[in-house]
Amino acid sequence: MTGFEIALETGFSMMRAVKETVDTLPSDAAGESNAGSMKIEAITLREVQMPLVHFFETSFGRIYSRRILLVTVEGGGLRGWGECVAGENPFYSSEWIESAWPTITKFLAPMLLGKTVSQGREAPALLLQVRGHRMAKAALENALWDMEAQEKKQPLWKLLGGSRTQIPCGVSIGIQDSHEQLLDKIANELAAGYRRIKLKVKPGWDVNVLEKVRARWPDITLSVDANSAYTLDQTEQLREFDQFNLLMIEQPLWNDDIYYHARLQKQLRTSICLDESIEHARDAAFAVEAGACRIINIKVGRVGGFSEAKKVHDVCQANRIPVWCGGMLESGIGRSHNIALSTLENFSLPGDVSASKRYWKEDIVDPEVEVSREGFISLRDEPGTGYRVREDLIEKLTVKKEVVLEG
Ligand code: OSB
Ligand code: MG
Repeated sequence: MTGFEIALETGFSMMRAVKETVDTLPSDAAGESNAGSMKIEAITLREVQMPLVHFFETSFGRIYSRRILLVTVEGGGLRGWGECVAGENPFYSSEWIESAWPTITKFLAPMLLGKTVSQGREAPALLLQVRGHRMAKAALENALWDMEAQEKKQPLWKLLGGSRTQIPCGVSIGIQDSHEQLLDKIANELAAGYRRIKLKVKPGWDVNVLEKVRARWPDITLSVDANSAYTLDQTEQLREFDQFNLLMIEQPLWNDDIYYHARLQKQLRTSICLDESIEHARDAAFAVEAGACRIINIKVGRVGGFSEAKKVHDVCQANRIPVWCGGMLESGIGRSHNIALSTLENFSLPGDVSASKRYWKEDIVDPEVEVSREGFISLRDEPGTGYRVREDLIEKLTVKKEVVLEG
């Protein structure tokens, strides 16, 4: 691209950004035209490595330790933090830490640097030219929302439009080495107060496991997540799940499918919940219209950031489809963002948002995320996320760092 073409592009996307902002600005805020604009001066990427307290196994494999990509966006004396939830491998989604890193440094960060932004919700228009890479985009957009909340001295959850002052928590329990180990884990989580148990399942670790769990706990709120481990040929096997009174079965079929989930839902009494297949609000609208699910899991990284997550939430709310907040084994930074998002009204089911200590010996935020004996996280009233980022500890855990500046 020539300098002229870049200038044209930039002008074009700025115009689009401004239009969206004006269209959606609440009337009481519309007057403060230039209040709190932040010129974006630097974007820093860090990889931190954090061992998990206990391994986590899904139908696509087991991990013992996380490689986490953290970003900061700086400008106007503020520093916003974001977490890219892309995994160590491209198994849950096509994005992974080593695809997200250069996508941010080479393309996404340059689209923000030098721009003057006053709100997190301006990010999607600025990043529109890049297709996909939603987790990479979300890390940046969410950092901007964090900055905006700090700048306005408002809690992030209020800025997002949340109303819940505490959020109900569930846990996602991976595949274990033995049934006994699984039953012990469930017993511990129930004793800790969690309000919904979700079990990872795959062929060979499903009906046999559910029989034992239901024999011991006939009445707990229980769901399963297959992470696409089944096909439509296995409908009869999936119908066996109906006997266990599950709250839902999450993503039984292909990660990119909606249509065949609609066919399957007609064959099942158990509600289907979609996770992997919902990448934006239009997917949610299609899934609801097609009857592919009765519940949707919202992961802010999977859908590309807070703006799109709010849109998915709104589409579901308008159609009376309850949602809950998914997790991606986040550090305290991503976790604090999930907590803020979960305060929106239609997050009526317990999410996979649980305490720091289930994952980490020491988390990178202070205080750590804690869950009450009744299984709730209380929202904090401090400006921003309410969780201070422990930059000293992050520095120690960092194995790679890159700063991107304008030009
Ligand atoms: O499908 O929800 C999923 C973790 C990695 C990839 C996919 C998923 C998960 C989880 C983790 O279930 C939930 C958590 O963060 O506790
Ligand atoms: Mg899932």
